[in-house]
Amino acid sequence: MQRKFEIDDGFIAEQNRKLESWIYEDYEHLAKVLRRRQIDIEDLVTKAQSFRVAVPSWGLGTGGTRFARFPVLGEPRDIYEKLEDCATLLKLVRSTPGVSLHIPWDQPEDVNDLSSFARHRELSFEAMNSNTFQDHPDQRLSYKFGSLAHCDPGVRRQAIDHNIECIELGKQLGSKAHTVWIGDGGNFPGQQHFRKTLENYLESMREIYKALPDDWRIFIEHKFYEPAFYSTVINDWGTSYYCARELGPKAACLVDLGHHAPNVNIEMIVARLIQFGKLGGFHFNDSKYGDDDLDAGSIKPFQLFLIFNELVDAEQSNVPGFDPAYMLDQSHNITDPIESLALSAIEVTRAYIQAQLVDRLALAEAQDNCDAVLALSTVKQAFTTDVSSILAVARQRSGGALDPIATYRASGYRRAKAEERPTKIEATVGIV
Ligand code: RM4
Ligand code: MN
Ligand code: MN
Repeated sequence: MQRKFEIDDGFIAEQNRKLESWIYEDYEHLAKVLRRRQIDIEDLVTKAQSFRVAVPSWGLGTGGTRFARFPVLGEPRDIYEKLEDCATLLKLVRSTPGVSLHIPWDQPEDVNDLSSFARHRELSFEAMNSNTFQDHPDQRLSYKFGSLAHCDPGVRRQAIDHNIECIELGKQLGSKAHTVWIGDGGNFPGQQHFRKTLENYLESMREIYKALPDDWRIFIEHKFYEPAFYSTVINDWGTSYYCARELGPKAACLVDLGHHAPNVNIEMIVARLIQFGKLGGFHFNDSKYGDDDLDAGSIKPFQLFLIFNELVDAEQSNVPGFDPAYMLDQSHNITDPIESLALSAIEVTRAYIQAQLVDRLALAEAQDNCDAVLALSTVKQAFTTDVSSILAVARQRSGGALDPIATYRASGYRRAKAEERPTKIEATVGIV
């Protein structure tokens, strides 16, 4: 077999040496600044080193809009090549060993072979994802008018069986969670009976829940519009929370940052779900208008920070059962997917570390004194602290790159993949 191009550890170390001196200058200075605030910078490096965010297998390919798709050269053509790219990303940033598979897009022919391929690259499998929002070859019934909530029990059964198959596959791959996002909904007023469709959904989910192993969780992902433009069945966190409660303790809500109406206070939804014991996890990304699937932290970094402010607050106050699964869910339409995922992984870690800087005693005191200005300044002080050198040092200590994008570009990885993976140029649209 032809030897595939990889970025080797020696190359990363060599690139790091070029940057080391100024990064450590920044680091020393930040250490002093934080010492004044009684914060030990080394603790933060350790925290950054242990932070994990999973990668969506579908995020390694080029995305597209309903108008066009412009594939990047050397784009992965199957799940093995996607995992190769995940391994490259992991080498650079070190925080992304988990991969979330989408079935049937990633359906392996040989499960054991895929498992060992992943293991050899230090990768593991996070939440499984089912796909009942499009029709697949050889599928008997169509999902054109819905899946788990469809009015036809035959279609519901087919969608249930697909979800159960995803769980069965996940069991063999060592996954511990299953995420369900459905495209069910209506394009026109009157098209669907709101209560009946939700009842159908719940009935279907109860069947899937029964197939869930005891040490697994099932995540319900809501979305207020798209592909249905008038109504969706699992439209918001309230409906998601209701369903998670109805199903039982293994069910929880998944918050995709692009799935809310504009201006919704997502950090508050996060706090509510934490309080109600139903925060299952996240799909991090960013958006300006809708489900834009842009890189995490690219449009509203303050919002990302405020979400982590809630998460770190819950972590520090040991909220029982608090254990959200962190994943990215993005569509890279005009960028190199590996670069976008690297940036997002860094930005999510940045928000996590910045949230550690919030002086929680001062914040609680300001809140108790109804001092809005002091409360805001307290969170802003954390948000405006540049923690880049902490993130860089954490990556380097874990064997990753001080500057992942520059190192990636200098390695020539994409050029090498373009040669190894000739793509057929086809006029395709859509997310994958
Ligand atoms: C959806 C949703 C799901 C993802 C698909 C590809 O909008 O975010 O999580 O599986 O896109
Ligand atoms: Mn999502
Ligand atoms: Mn989405």
